[in-house]
Amino acid sequence: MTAAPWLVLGAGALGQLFAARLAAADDIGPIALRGRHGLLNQLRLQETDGSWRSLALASPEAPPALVIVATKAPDAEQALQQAQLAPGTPLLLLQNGFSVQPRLSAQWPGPVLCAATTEAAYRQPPPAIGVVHAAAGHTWLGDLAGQHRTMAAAVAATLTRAGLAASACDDIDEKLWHKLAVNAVINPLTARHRVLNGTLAEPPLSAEVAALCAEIAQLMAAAKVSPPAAGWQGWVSAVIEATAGNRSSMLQDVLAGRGTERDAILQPLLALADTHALAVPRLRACYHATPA
Ligand code: NAD
Ligand code: KPL
Repeated sequence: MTAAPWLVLGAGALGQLFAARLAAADDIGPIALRGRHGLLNQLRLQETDGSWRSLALASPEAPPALVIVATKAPDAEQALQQAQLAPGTPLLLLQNGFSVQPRLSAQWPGPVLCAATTEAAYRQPPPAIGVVHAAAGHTWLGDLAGQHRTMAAAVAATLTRAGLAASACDDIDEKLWHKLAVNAVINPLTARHRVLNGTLAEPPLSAEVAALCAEIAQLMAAAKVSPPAAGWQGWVSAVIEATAGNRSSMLQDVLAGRGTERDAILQPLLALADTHALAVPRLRACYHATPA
């Protein structure tokens, strides 16, 4: 039982999903959800079986015991500043990429857990209200310095009780790089060519996928990041196949005229290329072809 409230910061797709799942569980303390304009008091969630449920959220006075940061990567630091949290408040970061995680791990004066999640959610297009739990996945949690294993295990147990399967791990950096590789290939290509993920399995874009995977494999070897069991290209191809009917998050952002997570996803790879003096022309071209 968690008595102190948890605060979810960012009321978008993943923030609403995490808040709704936690609020729906019986044996978990109060859950608050803060969007750009303050706290929300209720939510609508569509379950993976298609049914809808409405959930009440808390407006707690007590400071949060954990803040789940669910904004896009470029917005995380500003959202934390605006939330005016007590120094030392533990964070759980849900962002894709590998930018905000090392920065906040170095700068935030409290524990910073990072998550690599395969949960999938999207907001209902207006005028409908609510979040759709598109696919149940798994969330891996850990901190980059390996100092908060007990906290990661407790948070993972609570998420799992709430129906968001989660595990603590000692190699969250590796899991974040594996996820980043998927996003670095699928997201910019689908956004540039305005195609569903599955189109990347077919020529001519399948050749582009192979070329990007080869550059990523070279960078990851230089950075001593172990490859996924299927190898970099096998792993990315498996995700393309599993999400063939999806519109990637970057394509959705581009179509909606929103900012993208380009810098959080591609910049860490370009930084590694500079560090190790490796040429990555395809990744650089993707970076320059993608709006920020
Ligand atoms: P989203 O755009 O739906 O939600 C982000 C929310 O953050 C928006 O509602 C925005 O208004 C809010 N926000 C921005 N600045 C804020 C501020 N200063 N204060 C409060 N709220 C603020 O994005 P999302 O799909 O929920 O993704 C969130 C993160 O999770 C991203 O890094 C994404 O890559 C990652 N992710 C998403 C999914 C998914 O299925 N949606 C899956 C895995 C990982
Ligand atoms: O994470 C994704 C995204 O769109 O950001 C993938 C796995 C590519 C699914 O679309």
